[in-house]
Amino acid sequence: MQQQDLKLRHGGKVLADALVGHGAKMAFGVPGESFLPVLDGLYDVRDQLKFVVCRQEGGAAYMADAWGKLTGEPGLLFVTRGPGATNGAVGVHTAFQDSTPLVVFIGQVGNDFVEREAFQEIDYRRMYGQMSKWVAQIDRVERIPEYVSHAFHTATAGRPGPVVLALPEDMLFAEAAVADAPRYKRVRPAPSARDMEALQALLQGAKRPFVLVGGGGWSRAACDGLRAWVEASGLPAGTSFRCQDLFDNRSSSYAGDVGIGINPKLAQRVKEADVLLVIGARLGEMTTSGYSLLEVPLPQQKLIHVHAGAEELGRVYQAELPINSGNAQFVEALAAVALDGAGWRERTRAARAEYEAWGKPQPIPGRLQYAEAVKWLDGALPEDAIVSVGAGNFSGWMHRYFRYKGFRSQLGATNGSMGYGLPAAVAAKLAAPERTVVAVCGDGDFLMTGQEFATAAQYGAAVIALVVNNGMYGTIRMHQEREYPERISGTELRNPDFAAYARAFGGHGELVEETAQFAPAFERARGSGKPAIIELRLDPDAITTSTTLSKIRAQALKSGR
Ligand SMILES: Cc1ncc(C[n+]2csc(CCOP(=O)(O)OP(=O)(O)O)c2C)c(N)n1
Ligand SMILES: [Mg+2]
Repeated sequence: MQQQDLKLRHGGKVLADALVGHGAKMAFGVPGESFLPVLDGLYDVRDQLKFVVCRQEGGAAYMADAWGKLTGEPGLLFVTRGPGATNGAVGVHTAFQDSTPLVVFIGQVGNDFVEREAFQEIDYRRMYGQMSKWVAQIDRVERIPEYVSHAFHTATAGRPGPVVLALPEDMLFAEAAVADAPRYKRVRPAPSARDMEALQALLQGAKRPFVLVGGGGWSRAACDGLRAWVEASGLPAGTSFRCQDLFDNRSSSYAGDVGIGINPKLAQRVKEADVLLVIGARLGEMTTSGYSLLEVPLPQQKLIHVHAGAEELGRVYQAELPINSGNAQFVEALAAVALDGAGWRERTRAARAEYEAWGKPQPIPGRLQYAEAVKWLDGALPEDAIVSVGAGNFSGWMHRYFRYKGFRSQLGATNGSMGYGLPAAVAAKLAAPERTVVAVCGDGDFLMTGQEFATAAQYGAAVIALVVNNGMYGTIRMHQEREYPERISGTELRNPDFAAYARAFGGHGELVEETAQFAPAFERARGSGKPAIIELRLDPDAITTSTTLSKIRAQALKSGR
């Protein structure tokens, strides 16, 4: 387009048009006076790009992260200067550790006042430097299309992650006649033929191979393709922490999740593997049981490490065969790798049997057998349901007893950030209104972002939130009793009536105190068509799926703590 054909637009409009040009359909945020022209620009494109107004930037940021995880397109977050930017930081940290594509737009002091510590001024380059892939400030309105294009490419390329763009106020009000950039293209490396030959030789020579799947940047097709190949090869496969949905848990090859509270038999299998094929996972602290399943820097297992971010290869572990590749590109190449699995099929069957035995509900103290409720949910939810989880011991029952059935049947934060479940569920329900969406939350966890129940009500997002209430920050109490038995400090919670809380927002509320009440309560919640909260009263002694608080305390006292 010739320059003279272009219309003058203010910065907010140029930005909104740029987002639509990159295919954006939804954005999340909390408004601020620092970016009024952006709100004005979003008004004009409201039929193509919906701006979901939230109640706190932390919740908005989690929603944007969940959107990024679900769609593979960058989640979009709008927050105001200092207070908005600091509230939203939890979601940026989460997106970084989860490798989620995210683009954050922050209002900024005008260039006329910058560096005076003006009202709510923060230098975002320094603030966000360590938890994002790129932080920049757009100082000239004409360059908005260039910066936004760069942001979308950076957020999605290699190892995906968050990008932050600061928007000085004077720049947003300024006008320019500037052309829009075309839609971004995702950049992903692919493995070489030599990589795949070396992989075939290593795997075929293995006696105890194991496949570990995880990380960001997956798609449904890549997950399905990988499962088909793993099954045809007779290999056993596990998933990294909170990535269970990357491999259909019902597959005869699935051996469980390699994360917190890992099945001890599975941990042993990973340790004993002679060749470990790791696809997409970074091999972080939670996946390696504190870097103990694999030795740093040279693991005993021959490691084939496939990752889209070249900088992740050799970062902690020296792989026998590092392969810099996107997950989909690698899975495509795998289709040409034929293995004779006769040597390990029996081990795969044994690993599967151990997983199934581990998933049998274990009794816990109290009238509510939480494992039974999870098992019921596992059978009652439609195959394409989305389950989001927050952080706390309550999530251990989902990890152990729920069967994730395919790509993005789970949304969770691998940085263990509390409060993720409810906002993630709201974003999922807005992204896919036809799917059943359940958030599994703790009592502490839920009230970190519980105000986003108002967002669910405002937008008609009929999510079902389970609040597992044990009246405490149970995870921390568990550690506390182990280290300082009987000295309860800073871990008790006095909670509201969660069902009444739901009703106050126009939602549906239920209280479940024993196992038999769960199924009918869930059906009533689902049938209400409203956002719902089901409080599950858990006996406080039921601290994990496999032990009790009193046992941990007794053990600590016995050992003289
Ligand atoms: C944002 C955030 N703050 C604090 C923590 C530390 N932390 C981890 S688990 C936990 C307690 C969770 O309590 P609750 O949601 O009630 O679950 P429970 O452990 O009782 O099942 C805390 C405080 C965290 N992970 N994230
Ligand atoms: Mg709790």
